[in-house]
Amino acid sequence: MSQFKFSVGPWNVHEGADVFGPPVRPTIAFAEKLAGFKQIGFSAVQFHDDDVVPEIESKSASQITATARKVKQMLDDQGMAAEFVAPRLWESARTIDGAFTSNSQADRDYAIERSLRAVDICREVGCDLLGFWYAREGTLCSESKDMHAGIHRMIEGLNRILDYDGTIRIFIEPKPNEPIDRSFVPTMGHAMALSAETIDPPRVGGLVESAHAILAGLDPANEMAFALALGKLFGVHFNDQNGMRYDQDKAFGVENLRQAFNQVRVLVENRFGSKGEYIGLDVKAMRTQKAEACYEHLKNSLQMVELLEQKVGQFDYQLQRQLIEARDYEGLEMYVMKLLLGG
Ligand code: XUL
Ligand code: MN
Repeated sequence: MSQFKFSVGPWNVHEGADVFGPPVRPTIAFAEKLAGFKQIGFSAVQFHDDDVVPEIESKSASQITATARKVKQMLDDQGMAAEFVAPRLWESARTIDGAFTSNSQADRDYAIERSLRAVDICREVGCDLLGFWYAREGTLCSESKDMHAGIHRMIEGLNRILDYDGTIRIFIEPKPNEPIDRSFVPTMGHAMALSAETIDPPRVGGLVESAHAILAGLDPANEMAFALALGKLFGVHFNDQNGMRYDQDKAFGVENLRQAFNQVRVLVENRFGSKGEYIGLDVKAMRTQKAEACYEHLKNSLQMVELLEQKVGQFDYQLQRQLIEARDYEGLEMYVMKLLLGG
């Protein structure tokens, strides 16, 4: 049994299309996914705004809240909660050049409006957490945007939301690249700096996705520990990544076992979850996976967390202290290797 609660997004069970090929598995309706998630052991769902309200761009504010209310009923019927809502600010024709940092004033206004509607959706589905993955807030052409102005526009966007709802909390999920080549918010340090500049810093935190940290050349456990030290780790996206490639969203721990162990360790040691936080997954099934086995990557990721929690439970903190005292870090490293290998 895990000490954590887990969440998952509906996009984590998907048709297997990639940039080079079409879908390979049939679409599964949200209601069916919800039942599947519950059965596997998840207690909350992560949402994009249009996961809750399909075709959101053509709906009025009242149509949006009415649709969201129906999804809340579906969650209640399954005994599931909503963890967060993230406005999908990267697919609209009005966010081609970014959202808050777009060079178009009309598009920047759209980004704010759409974010405020996502806050309305949070209220309807019963969560107080809004998520920003700043997908297109960066450049494909270095000289195309004024980063100085862009950063101020991003802070202004956060302030508009904080001002609109006095209870909403916001997380920033940093990612260094993809779909843009230079992100304005590539790491947790950048996210924390933005938070500090807002009108209500305690309400703006971060979410670390393991794969995004690896893409930035950083250790995900350290990115998590950094936000934890500032009291601002609002969420995590556990997954894995084979080096500096495209964002792979592999099952947790399958590529970088020691880093995965350390992610679980820092969460356990710092009592992550004690304020209601979830361990979220952001994992994709491999394209080769058959339709009937398209939830296995979720089950495997949960199992990896539980197995690593057991390893953390076995971690000999007294030995760690002794080895640190003796400055025998080779010894400490080998101890961790043996612990993970069961030796
Ligand atoms: C993109 C990513 C997103 C966010 C939610 O790389 O991780 O799925 O987690 O918008
Ligand atoms: Mn993610």
